[in-house]
Amino acid sequence: MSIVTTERQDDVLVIISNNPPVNALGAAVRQGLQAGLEEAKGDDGIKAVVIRCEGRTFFAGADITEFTKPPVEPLLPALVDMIEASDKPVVAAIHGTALGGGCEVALACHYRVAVPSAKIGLPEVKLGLLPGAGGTQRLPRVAGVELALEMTAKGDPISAGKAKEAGLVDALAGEDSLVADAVAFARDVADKRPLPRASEKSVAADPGVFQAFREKNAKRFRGFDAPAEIIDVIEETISKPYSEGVQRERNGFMKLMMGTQSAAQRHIFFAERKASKIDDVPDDIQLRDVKKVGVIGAGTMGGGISMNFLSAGIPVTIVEMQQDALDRGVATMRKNYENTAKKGRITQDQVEQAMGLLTPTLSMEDLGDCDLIIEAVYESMDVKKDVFGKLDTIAKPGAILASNTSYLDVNEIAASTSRPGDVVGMHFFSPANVMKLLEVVRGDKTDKDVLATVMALSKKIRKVAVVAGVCYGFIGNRMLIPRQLEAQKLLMEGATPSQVDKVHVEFGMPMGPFQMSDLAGVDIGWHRDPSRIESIRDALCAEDRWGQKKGAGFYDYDEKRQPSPSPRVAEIIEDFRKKSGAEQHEITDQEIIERTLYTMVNEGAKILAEGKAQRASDIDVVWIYGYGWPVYRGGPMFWADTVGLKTIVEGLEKHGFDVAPLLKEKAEKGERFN
Ligand code: T1G
Repeated sequence: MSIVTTERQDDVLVIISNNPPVNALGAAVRQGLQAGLEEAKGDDGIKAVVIRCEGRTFFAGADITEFTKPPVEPLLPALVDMIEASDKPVVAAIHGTALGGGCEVALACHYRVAVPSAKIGLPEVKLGLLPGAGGTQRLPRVAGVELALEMTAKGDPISAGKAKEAGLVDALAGEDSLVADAVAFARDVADKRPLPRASEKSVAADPGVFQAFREKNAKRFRGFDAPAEIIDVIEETISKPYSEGVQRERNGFMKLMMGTQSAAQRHIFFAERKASKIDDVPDDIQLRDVKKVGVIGAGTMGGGISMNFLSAGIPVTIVEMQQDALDRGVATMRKNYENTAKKGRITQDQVEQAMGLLTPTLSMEDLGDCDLIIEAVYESMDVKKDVFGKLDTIAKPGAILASNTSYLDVNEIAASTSRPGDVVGMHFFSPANVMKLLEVVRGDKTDKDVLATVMALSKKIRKVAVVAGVCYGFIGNRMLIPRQLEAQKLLMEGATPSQVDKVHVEFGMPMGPFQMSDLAGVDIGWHRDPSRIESIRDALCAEDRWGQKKGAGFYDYDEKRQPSPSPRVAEIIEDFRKKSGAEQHEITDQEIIERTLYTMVNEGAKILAEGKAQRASDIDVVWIYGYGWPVYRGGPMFWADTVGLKTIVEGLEKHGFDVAPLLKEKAEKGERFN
C-alpha cells in the first residue's frame, strides 16, 4: 500500500498521504505528492486538487530522521514550488498540526481550509534550523511580517482561528467534515483566476520592525544562532523577489544545518521522546487507572504538584496537618492560577474549573479512594517512612504510592510498607507546576505497570519524564553535587562567586552555581549551628546570609532581587582562605569549565555505568528540562561528545579527579556517549 494515494471526487482530485505517526514529509511522501500533481495536470477532467492526510495530523514537517541521510528527489523546496506552479487550484485540508515543511506545503497551496482544532506553525527554530522550503518567503507575504517573525523566530504554532484572522487560512471546516468542506471549497474556486500564489505577493514592512523584534526578544534568543539567522533572512529578503529570497533562505538553512546547535537540538528532540521508553517494560503493558490523585503536604511543592493534575482535569485531595497551613497552600494555588489568568494564558472559568477539582482535608483517611498518592512532606527519612507506614493502612489495593523526595532512598521508603511494588519516586522540580522535568525513580521492587502508568500520566500533565535508579540525588542532583563542591573549592583557591557564575551564564546556563545556591537557599542542608564554621557556606549561614530570601547570600540583593558582588562575602572568603591555608593561583575560565562541568560529565558516566540512567540521552534530557542546561549544547553528555571524551579525560586528570572507568574506556576507544 503506497503512502500517498489519490481519490477522484468528480472534477476534484484528492491526494491523500497516510504516513503514520505524523505524516512526516519523507522521500516516499514527496514522490507520492509529485505523482499526484502530475496525475491532476495530465487529466483535463480534473479542475482542482485537494491535499489531505490520514491519521492524527496533517504533515508535521520534513522527516527529521532523513537530515543525516543522502538527499532523495524531489527535495521539499522543489516540491512546494511544484504545488504552487500548478495551473489548477490546490487546496490544503488541514487537521491536527501543519508544522514546518507541512506548513510550507500548505503555504504553497493556493488555498488553505482547516478544522478549528488545527494548529499551524514553523517550529524549525526549535531544531536550531529555519524554515527551508519557502516558509521565510511565503509566510510574510501571506500573514504579514510581524506574525511571520513571531511564528518563525519563536516556533510556537497558532490556532486555526488565529490563522484565519491573519489570512493564513481561507476557511474553517466542520471538525467532522473537513474533506467534504475542502472539496466543496476547491470546486467553488476551480475557475477563479488568477490563482493566488503566495510567492508572487509583495509585502510592505516598516524597516524598524526587525531591530525592534530583536531587542524585544534579546533575552529569549540569547545564545541561539537560529532566531538571529531567521530575522536576518526575512529582513534581507522582504523586498526581494521570491527567487532571490529562497536562495538566501537556502544558504541560511545549510549554515544552521551544518552547525553544532542544530545537531544538539535535534538530539534533544529525539532524546525527549526516547526517554519515555523503558527498555524492559513492554509498550502494551496494562496501565493502572488514575482517575483521582492524593497529595500529602500543601507546601510549595505539594501545591505545585497538585496544580499539574488539576490543570489536566484530574481531581486532587490535598492533606495537611494544620488548618492554617492547608488554607495557605490552597490560597497560593488559587493565586498562581489567577496570575496565569491575568497574563491571559487561561480564562477565569478555567481557574474555577481547576480549583473546583480540589478537595482540601486534614484527614489522611480521605485518601482511601485515590489511585495515586504523592507524598511531598519535609525531606527527612523518618518523616517519610512514618507517612508511608500510615499510607499503607489507608490506601486502597492497587493504589500507586509515590514520594517527591529529591535525594532519599526510595527502596528504604518502600520497605516501610507491605507493598513495595506499588512504591515509586516522582521527583518534581520547583516550581512544580512550571518545571517540565519529572524524575521517575524506579525502586528495586517497583512494579513495571506502576512505572509505565506514571510515565504515561506524565504526558497527561505535560511533563517530560525520565526514569532514574535509586542513588543519592538520582540523576540531576547527583551530578549537581560535584559541580557545587568544585565551585566552592574554586573560591578557596582564588576565584570569586561572580567569576564562576559568569562562566556558567556565558556557557548558556540561566545562572551559575552561586546564584543558584542563593535562589534555592544557602541554608538548605545546613547543620543550623552558627558556632560551627567549617566552610564558606557555614560562615554565610552563621551571618544569616541564606540567599535571596534574606536579601544576602553569596551576593547582596536590592529590593528588586538584583544581585551585586558583596564586599562582606569577599572578606569572609579571604578570611577562610587564610585560615585554611588553601594555595591560591590565577583561575582561568577554562579551569572553571573543566572543574565544574567536566566533573558533571564524569558523574554522569558513573550513573550510566551503574544503570541509574537507561541511556546517556536521558541524562541530557534531565539537565535540559530540570536545570536549564542550554538546549543548543544538547545536554552534558552530548556536549562532552562535542568537546571530545579524550579532552574531557585529560582535563579531569589534569585536576587530579578519578576518571570514571566508562568515560576512560570510551575515550580510549574513540567512542561517544550518544
Ligand atoms: N520527522 C520524523 N519523525 C517525527 C517527526 C518529524 N518531523 N515528528 C514526529 N516524529 C516522530 C517522533 O519522533 C515520535 O517517534 C513519533 O513521531 C510521534 O511523535 C524544510 C526542515 C507533531 C506535535 O519540528 O512537534 O520541516 O518516538 O511523540 O506528542 O522547513 O511530534 O514514536 O518513535 O512527538 O503527539 C519541523 C516535530 C521539522 C515538528 C506530535 N517539524 N514534531 O506530537 O507525538 S523540520 C517539527 C512534533 C522541517 C522544513 C524543515 C510532534 C507533533 P517515536 P510525538 P506527539
